[in-house]
Amino acid sequence: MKRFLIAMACIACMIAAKAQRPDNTNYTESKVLPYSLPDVLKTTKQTSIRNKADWELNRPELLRLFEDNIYGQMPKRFDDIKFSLIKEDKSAMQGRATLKQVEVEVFNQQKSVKINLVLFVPNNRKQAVPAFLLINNRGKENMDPTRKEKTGFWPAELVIDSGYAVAAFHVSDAAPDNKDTFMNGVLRLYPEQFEAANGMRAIGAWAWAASRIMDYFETDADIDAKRVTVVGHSRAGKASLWAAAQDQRFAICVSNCSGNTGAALSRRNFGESITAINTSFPHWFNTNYKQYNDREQELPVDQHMLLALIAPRPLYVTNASEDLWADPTGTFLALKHAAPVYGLYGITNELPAKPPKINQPILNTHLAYHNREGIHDLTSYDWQHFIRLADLRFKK
Ligand code: GTR
Repeated sequence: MKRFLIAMACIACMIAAKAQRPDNTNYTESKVLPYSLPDVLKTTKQTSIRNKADWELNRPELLRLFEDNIYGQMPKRFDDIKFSLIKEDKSAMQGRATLKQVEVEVFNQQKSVKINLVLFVPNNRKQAVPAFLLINNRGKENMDPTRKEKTGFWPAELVIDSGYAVAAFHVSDAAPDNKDTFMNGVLRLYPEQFEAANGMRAIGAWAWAASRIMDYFETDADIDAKRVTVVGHSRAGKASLWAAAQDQRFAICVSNCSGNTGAALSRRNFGESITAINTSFPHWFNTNYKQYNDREQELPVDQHMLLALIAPRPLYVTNASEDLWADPTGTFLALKHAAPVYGLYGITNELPAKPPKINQPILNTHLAYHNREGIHDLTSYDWQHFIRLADLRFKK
């Protein structure tokens, strides 16, 4: 019965997602009109960025452009934070892992919000282990602490058996994914954000919550908080990018099928558009962003600059071949256009001129990419490659 209800809910979601797609969506490469991107090596005052020092000096200004025009402010201050171990099971996964369910409660302005973390740590560890943190935007069955339900969306056993801790929290704890109720979470701590045209909205709240989990990791002796990979799929892939851009404690960022206002270039106008996303999901981005409906060219930034804000840390963006709505080619191009900033750190660009073939991951680089065969989803194929990238970057 439960499976039936989940399947019905998925079908309803798919119908809803389809219904939001306008008829004039472009899915044809030859119909992409010429566009010019803001130069990633120019400051916000349009002077040249010649080296790492120039980039780092301008970096807060660039972050501010993303805050003001797209994702909203990221409040850093709060009154208090409390971590409570709600449940621990040292013999989870047939003895291979320890389960910790941790409640992260953050207090501000006489209000509090609780983010529930599900965390498994491998038992055959000799020291603190690196971790993967999923920002879960799908059903909670994907992060089942009992492991009765297992899905490719969060294949916890695979990650544990590869020697990593694996964690997840659900976006609804931070901001319900609904235009009428998204403020019933983190926004309660920051009511002034709700009023501001450049204030935090749902995607900002999800990224903020990922940082609070990082605050927890820094206190857990089993976790190597300097080697945490933040992972997000689709709308949560937009949030994983924003989290890593904002919070440089994340060592690696993975963004899967994140598409428009994620890892894909907005100015290509291929697949989902800013108008479409702002219309279907008005609660994801700030009020100012609505000014750019049908006016991508006027944005002071494009998404390659968000990817560049993650430099010099490894970044893995991935797509699915049938998911043209998320523009796989535009995602690959955004990564390429972010590469000059990695170059300032001496990291050479290993990306080919054209997107690689389907199922041919590019992993031996800080700017990793793959386009998996199949539909819009996060699968164990994807995770196997995230693990390979972490193995390579952390030299495990
Ligand atoms: C779609 C939306 C995309 C993407 C996706 C998802 O309907 O248009 O931007 O975020 O949902 O999160 O699965």
